[in-house]
Amino acid sequence: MKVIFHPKYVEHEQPGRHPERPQRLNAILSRWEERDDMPEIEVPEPIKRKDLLSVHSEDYVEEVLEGPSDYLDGGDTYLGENTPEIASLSAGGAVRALELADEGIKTMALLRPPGHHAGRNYGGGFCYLNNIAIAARISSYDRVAIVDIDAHHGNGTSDIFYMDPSALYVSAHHHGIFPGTGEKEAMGEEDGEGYNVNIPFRTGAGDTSVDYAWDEVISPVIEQYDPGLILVSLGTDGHYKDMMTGLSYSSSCYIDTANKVMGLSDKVCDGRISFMLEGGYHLGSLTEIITSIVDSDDIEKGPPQLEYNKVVDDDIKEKSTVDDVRMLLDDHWDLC
Ligand code: OKP
Ligand code: ZN
Repeated sequence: MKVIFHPKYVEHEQPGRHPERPQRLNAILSRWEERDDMPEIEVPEPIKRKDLLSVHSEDYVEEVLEGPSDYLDGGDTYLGENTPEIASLSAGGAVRALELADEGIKTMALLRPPGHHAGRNYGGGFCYLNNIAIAARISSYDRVAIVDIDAHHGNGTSDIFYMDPSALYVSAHHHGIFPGTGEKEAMGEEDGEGYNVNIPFRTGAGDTSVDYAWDEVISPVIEQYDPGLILVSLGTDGHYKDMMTGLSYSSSCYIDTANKVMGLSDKVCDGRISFMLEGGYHLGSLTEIITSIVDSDDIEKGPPQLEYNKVVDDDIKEKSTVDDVRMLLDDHWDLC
């Protein structure tokens, strides 16, 4: 597995004390450096304007690339001097991931700024350009599955493809927090009906609920959709150490899930898969999850030593939510 990273990704800074900070990526890189075990790194080019327009409106692209320095939203997402350049490199990283996936090379794209809250003509939630949506749109596959395992609902990605069956959007997220979308009844509209799958977890959901969701809903839907490419919006903010949300995933929950979806990609689309970083704010868990996923295709390395690996949810706390989703999707997918 290759890593996609640009040195400028760590120059992106939000004003004041902000959780989406450069140390997130520095901590990951330092871990590999300390072990003298740096993975192969691909350095991307900035995104082309025409690729941005595959997802975003002309006016919004203008605003992000040339607009005055100001907040794009209530005060979480600042557009500064160097934001246009770095956001363009972040989206360019998603394009690079797509090119590598075309060659059957799996990637971990360590992108900053993140993208899944950015819609066709809005930014917010620390996001400016929707990296993963752009990769899905410009890809040459008839069907692309986007799996969003950040603990926030990726409202931007969901909106962009809400009426579009050429992308399947599946998200498991903490219900009732920012951005407030992602109800289980929101299943897409018009031609996109059935291609938007939300699993809104209540506070405390963890490893066994995630396993249950994958076995009963996520894996079968992806298999039946039969995508040519799988893209994963990977955020580690559902970890029990991460204070941004109330989910309680362990580090191995993320690592096992990543391996599950990589296995699925081998089975359905010749291993064409990329993980693209969204959130994850507790540095210790973020670091051990990301480095372990990247290292996991090297069997010689053996199982990772994990520091943050308590299983909090061991009795499928959210079984009923997953069962509800399965019932709601009954018209569209064969899940019983
Ligand atoms: C980005 B990602 C109210 C709190 C808003 C924004 C959270 C953005 C999360 N001002 N918090 O999905 O991890
Ligand atoms: Zn998040």
